[in-house]
Amino acid sequence: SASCGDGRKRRVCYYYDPGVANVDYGANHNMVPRRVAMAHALVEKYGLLADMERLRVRPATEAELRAFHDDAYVRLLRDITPDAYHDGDLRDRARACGVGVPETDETDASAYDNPVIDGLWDYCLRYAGGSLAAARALADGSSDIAINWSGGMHHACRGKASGFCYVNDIVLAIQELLEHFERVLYVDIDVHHGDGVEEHFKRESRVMTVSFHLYDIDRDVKPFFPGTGKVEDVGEGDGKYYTLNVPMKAGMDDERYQQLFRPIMDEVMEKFVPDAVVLQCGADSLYGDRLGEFRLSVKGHAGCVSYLRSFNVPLLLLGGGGYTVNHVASCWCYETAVAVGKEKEISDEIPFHGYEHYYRDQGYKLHFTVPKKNGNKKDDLIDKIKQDALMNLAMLKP
Ligand code: ZL4
Ligand code: CA
Ligand code: ZN
Repeated sequence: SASCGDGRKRRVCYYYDPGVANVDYGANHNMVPRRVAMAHALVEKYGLLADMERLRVRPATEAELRAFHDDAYVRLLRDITPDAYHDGDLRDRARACGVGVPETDETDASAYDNPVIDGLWDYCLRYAGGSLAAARALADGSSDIAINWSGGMHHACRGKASGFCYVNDIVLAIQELLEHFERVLYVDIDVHHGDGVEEHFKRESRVMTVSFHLYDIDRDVKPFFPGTGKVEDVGEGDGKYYTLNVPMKAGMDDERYQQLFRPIMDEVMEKFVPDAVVLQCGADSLYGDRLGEFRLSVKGHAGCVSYLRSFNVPLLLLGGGGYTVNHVASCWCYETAVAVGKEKEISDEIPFHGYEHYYRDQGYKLHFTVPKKNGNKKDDLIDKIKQDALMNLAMLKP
């Protein structure tokens, strides 16, 4: 059933808005929106644009954001600027919504994660607009796969920014898909738990959320962000067992990741039978990420994309985390190639595209190498996580 590369062509559409890529989270902040421009430059140079329809750039509207976010938060995002923050009464409102200015709020941790940045409102409207446009291209049947690498901001809450995420474009896109499809599956391979999406749909049986993430509650000082996503969290009420969490230890490599991903996704697809799939492709699960602690190669990460693609269900591909920018750009370019079925045809030599100097340390190759780690091949923990997850899935009505 679900073997890779069936040779069948897919109609793919792609969203890219340079207006998103120019946003600056501030000096030393890990989130660098330019990574999306780097991925796009590669996609273009590899000739992949010819195989996709390019979605028109149309920022979301305020009304569209209100389909998920509450009134006070939407107004705050609209009104806040670095200047307004210093002068007016906006400061208290901003802090209540999890955003701040680091220089002013030295003690407020969320000011570092979710800074008041220049062009914040425009940025939110643009990346959310991309995910909505992509969702509509699937809903109207004009595309089989839709891509927005600037989306995937899975931590944003109804009334609060969290974890570098201001607007939750994923919730908005899923809500759009629910207007046209009976059941929507959300899969999250970012190294962080997809808490904002899970929280919103945890009582909903038409949406199943599945997150694979680093979860280490008993680490030295504080748990890995956001600290949620244990396997016991399975949803509530009508949505019970329509939430699945796959917590993993640091150091996950391609082989062990796929040992979990494939059997678990087989079971999810068979039990839930989604009409559309949303895949958050956070690239901080790659080896060498500045925040993540997994060891996936680009091909290992993209294996999740090709696996889900092989089920021939409308597929929405979104970005997310990813903090070693050359790795991120390699990954999302390669996954774009997977979407159009050309991954075997793109050269490992990084073409001249304006960002080639970022690839010096990896010998100007698209694929960086993951050093082998010698250790115990047989891993009981993997079996335990797999069993726990499959046990939750066994509770789902077929
Ligand atoms: C930084 O160096 O764990 C932000 C954030 C800014 C610049 C200079 C300020 C120095 C690491 C992170 C102080 C930074 C203190 N600068 C940040 C509990 C925390 C409170 C804030 O991939 N401090 C919070 C969020 C996570 C926390 C991860 C993942 C998003 C996604 C989807 C979001 N927050 C501890 C950290 C730095 C910074 C250095 C940082 N923040 C690392 N991890 C976090 O899932 C897009
Ligand atoms: Ca995840
Ligand atoms: Zn992440």
